[in-house]
Amino acid sequence: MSVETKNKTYLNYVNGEWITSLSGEVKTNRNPANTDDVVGSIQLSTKDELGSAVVAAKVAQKKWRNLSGNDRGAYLFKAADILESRLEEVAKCMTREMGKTLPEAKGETARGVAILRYYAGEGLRSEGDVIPSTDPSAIMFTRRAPLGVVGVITPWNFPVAIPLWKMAPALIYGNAVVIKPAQEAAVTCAKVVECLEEAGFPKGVVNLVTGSGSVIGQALTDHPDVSGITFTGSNTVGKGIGQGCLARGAKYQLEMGGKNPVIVAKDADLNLAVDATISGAFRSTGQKCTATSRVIVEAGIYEKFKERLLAKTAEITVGNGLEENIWMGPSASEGQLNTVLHYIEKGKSEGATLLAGGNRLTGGDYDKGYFVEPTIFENVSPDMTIAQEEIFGPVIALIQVNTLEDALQVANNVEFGLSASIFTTNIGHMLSFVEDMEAGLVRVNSESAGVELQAPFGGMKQSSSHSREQGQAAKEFFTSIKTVFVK
Ligand code: TAP
Repeated sequence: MSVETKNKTYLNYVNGEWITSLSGEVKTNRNPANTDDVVGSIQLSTKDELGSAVVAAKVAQKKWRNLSGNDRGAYLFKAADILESRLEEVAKCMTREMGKTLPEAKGETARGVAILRYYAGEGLRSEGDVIPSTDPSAIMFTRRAPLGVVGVITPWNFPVAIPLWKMAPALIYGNAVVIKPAQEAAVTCAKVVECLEEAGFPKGVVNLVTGSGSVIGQALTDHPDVSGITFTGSNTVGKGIGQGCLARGAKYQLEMGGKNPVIVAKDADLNLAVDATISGAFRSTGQKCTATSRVIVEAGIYEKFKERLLAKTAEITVGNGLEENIWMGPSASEGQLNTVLHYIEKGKSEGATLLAGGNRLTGGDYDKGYFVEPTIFENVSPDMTIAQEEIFGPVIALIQVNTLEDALQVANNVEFGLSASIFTTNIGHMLSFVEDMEAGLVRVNSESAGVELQAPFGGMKQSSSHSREQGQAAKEFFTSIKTVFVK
């Protein structure tokens, strides 16, 4: 596989222009599957540069909000066409920058296109209610007002879809945006912003400032002219952002971690349950908030399930996601790999039994990247660290239980509540799971993953600030209700 050694620096996009940061500092991103492969550099910008982007957004938003929804939608439709025409290039960049396989990266980019089109159409949908007044000569109704400038702070694991499922609704409802993507995947996000630039958005409506979270993300959170922050990332960072926004009265939306269970009942379709478990746990190398890292299996089916799970896991091909026939890519960075290895050691030291994997892959091309084996533990008790904390790597904790009631109790016994699945053919089991599972997204006989873009997405408990993204739910965050009384 050829490697790229040219190192282009991607600039900030502020007020319709690509701007060089005065900091002079850059971060170079390399392919985590082959660190000889240079993806590009991003700037480590200064707080003042973030300030300039917010000023530009504030000025631009005043005109942008006065365009009709139809006119705003036209820009989004155009951006969708441009992203679609660059799908191969953007997806390849994503694979090289954060490691997910090319088919997955293409799927994510296609989803970005669909998100843009969905929200483009939202510009013409109804937005308020008519409420009967007790005064017969008055009309009372609600309408939606944009927040103003929205700060968008995103993680590295979905560098196209997450920025777009935040920016597209923000824009269609009349806000201007300043995005700070995760440094680890900021080149891919810069390409998304290039597509928005090419679509001709008025200057200042979309702004990109790259840099560290503690400088640029923090400055965005604290900026008095930023009316709302939409964030996806870790709980630690999310909670800090929430507190910062609360302190100055800004609106915030936090989508954070998960410790998602799969429950396999003894009446489950075994093949379906195994395939979905493998995919939910190991796709994207387990680096997704909906990854299923706890698999809770009823005793009656445990041995058969385990046997088939191990056989299927042994078939997984690990390598550079650009190559055909590779099913699982590397961890996205050395730091991420070390975190996964740390959790594997923790599992061993707390007494879980390692059934498969457990090691960094080495030798040959593996030495150039950050590869880890798909890993399965059994004899995991629900209070062990690997059954409680988000690992963000390809690690399954198998937990055996005697009844479905026990399964539900174990499933709910974590601080997170993002997504959960059950595999069963019994309608009663399905219904009690749907009723009792503490998660924002519950699935029956289907892999734990994101959900279609027209449906609300978000978590309960520590997984989210309880607002929802995507679909019509996005309107709740990106607008404010104005009640109008006309006499
Ligand atoms: P984080 O380390 O939390 O980073 C997320 C973003 O926040 C990055 O852009 C980061 O910047 C920035 N940031 C860091 N410190 C900040 C601060 N003090 N103020 C403002 N912003 C700051 O998460 P990550 O490692 O990129 O992503 C993995 C996490 O995201 C996992 O916990 C995963 O579950 C979660 N996730 C959740 C979802 C949903 S929808 N619930 C989806 C995907 C991922 P830099 O990293 O560039 O410094």
